[in-house]
Amino acid sequence: MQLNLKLAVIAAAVALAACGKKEEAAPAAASAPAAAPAQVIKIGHVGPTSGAIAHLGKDNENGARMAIEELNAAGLTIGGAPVTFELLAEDDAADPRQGVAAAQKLIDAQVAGVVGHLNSGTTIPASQLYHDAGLVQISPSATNPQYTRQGFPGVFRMVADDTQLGGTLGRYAVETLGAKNVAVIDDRTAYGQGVADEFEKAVVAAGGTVIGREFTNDKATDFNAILTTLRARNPDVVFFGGMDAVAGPMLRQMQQLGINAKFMGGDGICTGELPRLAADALGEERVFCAEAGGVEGDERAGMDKFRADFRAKFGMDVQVYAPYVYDAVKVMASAMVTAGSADPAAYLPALKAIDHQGVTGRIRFDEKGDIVNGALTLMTYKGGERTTIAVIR
Ligand code: ABU
Repeated sequence: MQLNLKLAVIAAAVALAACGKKEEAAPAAASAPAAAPAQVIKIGHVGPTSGAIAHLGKDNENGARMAIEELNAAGLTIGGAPVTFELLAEDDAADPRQGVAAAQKLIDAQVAGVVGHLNSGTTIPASQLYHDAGLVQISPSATNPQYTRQGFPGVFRMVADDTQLGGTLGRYAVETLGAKNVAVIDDRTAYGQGVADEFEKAVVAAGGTVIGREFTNDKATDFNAILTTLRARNPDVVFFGGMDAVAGPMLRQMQQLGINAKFMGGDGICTGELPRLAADALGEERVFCAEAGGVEGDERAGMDKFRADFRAKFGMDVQVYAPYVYDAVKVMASAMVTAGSADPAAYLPALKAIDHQGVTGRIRFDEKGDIVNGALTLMTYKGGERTTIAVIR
């Protein structure tokens, strides 16, 4: 047996010498058998990395990349075997049909779980496919309540929902900003319409009056007709249910039309990009919005470090939801480690029971998959920067 091995080593060395690689052959042949290669666990991410809100999709995707790199650097084992994580990143362009196509692609690629999508309008239709495939899905940012109310056991949401967002902003408009007459516009997406409905309900409940409800779409750039209609009713506040790419030009056109009302919106407008999109129509403490999460006290250090690390790594600031994506990937991996398996059926119970201190705060999920004790960060823009007013639970 030993003689056979020696002969094999000599034969290998001679063969490699012939192609000029003798010096590489000797140590390889003399060393112990190589360790088994790490098992590769594929994690899917989907967001709109093209189109009008590509800056938000890339923000989310970068959050996932950071988490994956850190997990791989940590050298994790699952069920006693070394693993590496691979990110499969897909673009849904914020379009429901492309969202479904991206979901199918990830299912076909046999991912172990999906973090995404960014928009409610893509997250909800895609969730049916993931559910049918027995996959786990964690959305870092979709806020339409319907997502976690479909009875799917494998869906999770990292943030507060539109009921909390719209409700809090509606009360704030009336009770704190003193608005009496409020105009509401939405972009007819699952998110925009939903958050605007919740805002409207809260305004009425707090004693305000909705003096007009108009709608646009998530690709519109001309709002003159609807803004002219609303201007005639002299609103104190204009609320927009939609994303920053539409809110920016809308603010600019409000300024051109001489509408001096405060401008409010949900998390979709509460981005780092809004100042550039709105330019000088942003104003000082004119725009009020809320991120559907937030940290306070001792938890701020972790978030601040994440933001600094993110800036150092990608050369740009966090837009909104990168930290929530980062935490979503980490809790998914943590559940796999606890379960000793990357099989979704096996790690799902561990994810349901997760209690993880992330950069976005303490992460636990209720029976529907919603974050427990979710926070909102109420913000305004001053000096061209987002400024926190309060973290509300
Ligand atoms: N939550 C705001 C952006 C994502 C969504 O459509 O829900």
